[in-house]
Amino acid sequence: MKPALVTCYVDPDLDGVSGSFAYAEFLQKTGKSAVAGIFGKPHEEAKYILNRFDIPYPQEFPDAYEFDEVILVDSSDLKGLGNKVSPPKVIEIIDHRKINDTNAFPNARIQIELVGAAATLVAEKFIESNVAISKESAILLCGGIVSNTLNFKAGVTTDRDREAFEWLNNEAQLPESFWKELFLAKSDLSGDALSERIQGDFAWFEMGRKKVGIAQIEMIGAKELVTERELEILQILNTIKEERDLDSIFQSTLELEDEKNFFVTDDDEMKKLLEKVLGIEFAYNIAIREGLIMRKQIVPLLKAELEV
Ligand SMILES: [Mn+2]
Repeated sequence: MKPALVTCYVDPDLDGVSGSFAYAEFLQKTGKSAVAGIFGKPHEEAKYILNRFDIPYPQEFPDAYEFDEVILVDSSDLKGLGNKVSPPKVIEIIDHRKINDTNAFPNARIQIELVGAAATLVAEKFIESNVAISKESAILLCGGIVSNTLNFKAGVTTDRDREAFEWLNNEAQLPESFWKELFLAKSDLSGDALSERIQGDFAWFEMGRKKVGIAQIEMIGAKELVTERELEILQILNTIKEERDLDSIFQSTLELEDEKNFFVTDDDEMKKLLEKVLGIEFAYNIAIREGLIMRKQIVPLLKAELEV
């Protein structure tokens, strides 16, 4: 029998890569033929952990057309898949996004739970079925959890994420400094790396009658980035806005060490909206918010304002 493809959105982050890799292992160990695969290029963080622990890269596929069955992990949004997967072929979805397109997948068994990481949901499969996990999968899932919960500091973090991490780390045995290494690995945005990062982790959303683009960067050194390269950021954002025919766009930069968000936009309407829903204040094109807030938390707030 042909294996099922376990995958996520194009250019996957660490949560998506780790969840796909480990869930394929779980399926194989419980008697289902499955292979992990990715579309596009994994995020820096995912590359870092694969290289650092000498874990083989999941196979890269141009699309899912050669497969009869597809399983999505950390992914339930049609746009993110970029037409690489035919929705009726999707037989299962494991994700943690409040805003999703699960209605578009008529044949999928759907698990959406609002924990901090899809990696947590995959770890729980092993725990609940008492299936031993490989060290590689344990390391990757730990990375997915640390990354998506911003080392357990993000508001999306739950006890389930902490418990899953603890269970996984028995096998992974990661050093104390792991989170910082992981975050530093994605913090070098010198030169063209900035524009590549913005493009690589960009997402846009329909909100009422508007198309809103949100660039998100998670790093150590956010303050320096937005103050020193504000104009460059605005230029990149406005190019994307034009190319994708968006109504508004902004960037949210998360400072992982000092726990703040820096918002950048030169769109006055967007500034007012963000000031209202986030309780922040722009000084020219930059606003700071204490604590960490992620795009997946901001989107429902904006939607609630724009879809009245
Ligand atoms: Mn995720």
